[in-house]
Amino acid sequence: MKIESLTFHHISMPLVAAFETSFGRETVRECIIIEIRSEGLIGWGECVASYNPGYNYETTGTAMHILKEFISPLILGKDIKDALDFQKHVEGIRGHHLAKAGVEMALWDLIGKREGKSLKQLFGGVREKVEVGVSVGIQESPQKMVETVTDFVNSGYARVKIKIKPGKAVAESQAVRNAFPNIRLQVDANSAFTMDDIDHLKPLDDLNLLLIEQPLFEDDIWDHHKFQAKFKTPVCLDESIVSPRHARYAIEMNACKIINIKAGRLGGLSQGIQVHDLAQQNNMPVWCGGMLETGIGRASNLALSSMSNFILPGDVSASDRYYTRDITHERFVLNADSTIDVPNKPGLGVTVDEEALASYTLAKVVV
Ligand code: OSB
Ligand code: MG
Repeated sequence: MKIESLTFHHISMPLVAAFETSFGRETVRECIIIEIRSEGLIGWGECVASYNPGYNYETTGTAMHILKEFISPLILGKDIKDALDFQKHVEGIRGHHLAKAGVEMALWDLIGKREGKSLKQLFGGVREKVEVGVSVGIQESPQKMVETVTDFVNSGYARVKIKIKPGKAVAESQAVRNAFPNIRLQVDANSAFTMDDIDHLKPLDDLNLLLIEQPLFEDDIWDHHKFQAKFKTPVCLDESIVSPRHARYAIEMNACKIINIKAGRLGGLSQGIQVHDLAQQNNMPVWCGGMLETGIGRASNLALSSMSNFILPGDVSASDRYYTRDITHERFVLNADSTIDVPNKPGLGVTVDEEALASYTLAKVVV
């Protein structure tokens, strides 16, 4: 595929409700939508960096810089064969995985459109619809957390994840478990705790949680091994797994029993697939994480989730959980069995609402 042009749309979209994690509170979501033109086709991708360097070090600002000044010159006018060929072209750029992954997603969309195949087909996905859950932000009180979770359970989510941080973890988790003794429940700390908090967190081990996600520092796999050794609940790593190598380290160190796969964090869908395969060879289940994606990234997450080792429900909720007006014409809805259908049209299988995209655009850069 000859890369004829790249357009980066820096957008800001209002969220239907504020989303609070241990690293901050967001009322709008910023990201960069990537448009690549090649041989009469347009491929779309989503770079999931947000305004703040809270989840990891990247931001929409750093991503725009890397996309424009470093990734574009390496691929513009070049013939890029596939995702792995793209990875070869950009291997000299250290880190900046969210930026790289956004471009790789647009290339997959182009490849699918050219071959008349959906991403699910290209990935060898085995499911037409995938089980999903909802990720609930930090609330004012345990009582408010139970109320918010109740709303989501009533709208059909059969798996709930609650965000936790120091001072808002144990009482919240216990309250939700008491209110819903049988729901599939998990917690996510986004790196907010240290090994000194272990005794305090120990009651979480009695709540029959599916998993405890990323309790410790994002760059620390070894302490997660020590943490896991003290808990019967599976530890799941998100932030710490930034490459297939890191997945191997975590597996070899027994640092977790489950891996959260985000194509963005790993530097591309191709890398997500590699982690999926490695985990599968080691009998370790994975699930698809979310970054409050637009319809573009959501389509990509659904395709990835259709692969066989995505055993646990993903953080891929229905469009109305995030945005009143999305930038794709297609909206994803929750089925009665807490699943969402995997797109089956060529490429990502979504079409962009250019008017909505323009209305959310803060800056547009054409290369
Ligand atoms: O850690 O999973 C996370 C959102 C932004 C950054 C990090 C995370 C999240 C979520 C949201 O949990 C999941 C979703 O997209 O619904
Ligand atoms: Mg997480």
